[in-house]
Amino acid sequence: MPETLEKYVLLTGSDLGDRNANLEAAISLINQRIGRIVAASSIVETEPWGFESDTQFLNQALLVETHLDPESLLKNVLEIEREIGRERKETQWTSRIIDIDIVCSENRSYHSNNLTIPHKHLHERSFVLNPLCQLVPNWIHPLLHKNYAQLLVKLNQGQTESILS
Ligand code: PH2
Ligand code: MG
Ligand code: MG
Repeated sequence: MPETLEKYVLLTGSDLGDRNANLEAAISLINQRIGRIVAASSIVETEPWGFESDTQFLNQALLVETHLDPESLLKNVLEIEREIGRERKETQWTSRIIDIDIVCSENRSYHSNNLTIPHKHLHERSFVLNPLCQLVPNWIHPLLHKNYAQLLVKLNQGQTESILS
């Protein structure tokens, strides 16, 4: 049985090669394999977060409707990353041609060894919250019980929420 149609926000990022073309390739493959892209944020240029690099990222948030369950969604995301040319060097964050992260969902929370929805660190990262808030500022974070616009205000004030686990 396919899942009922659910909305997810995916965040694409690229800081290697033709960054705009890489984000465009991701849009096209997500449309083909995952589901209809209902809305896209603007493309934002962001400082690399969490590691040193001379190149800036382009990031974009995509609102996608899909019948895929979370694990199938992840499998397709990883296949699309590989197809665009991502090579995973498993150690640490490094520059990458394409990264596609499953950020959050309208109604679905999920946790397994492979995947956590909402993404564990989304509320700590402005390169995620800024484009996310262009699309779904009123969705509620199911663990923090605040909407994403409120979480962005907190982050900008330097008062990052923490998830108790
Ligand atoms: N992704 C990371 C680590 N750091 N920094 C920016 N600006 N944008 C990203 O997409 C990003 C990052 C891990 O996936
Ligand atoms: Mg990422
Ligand atoms: Mg990733």
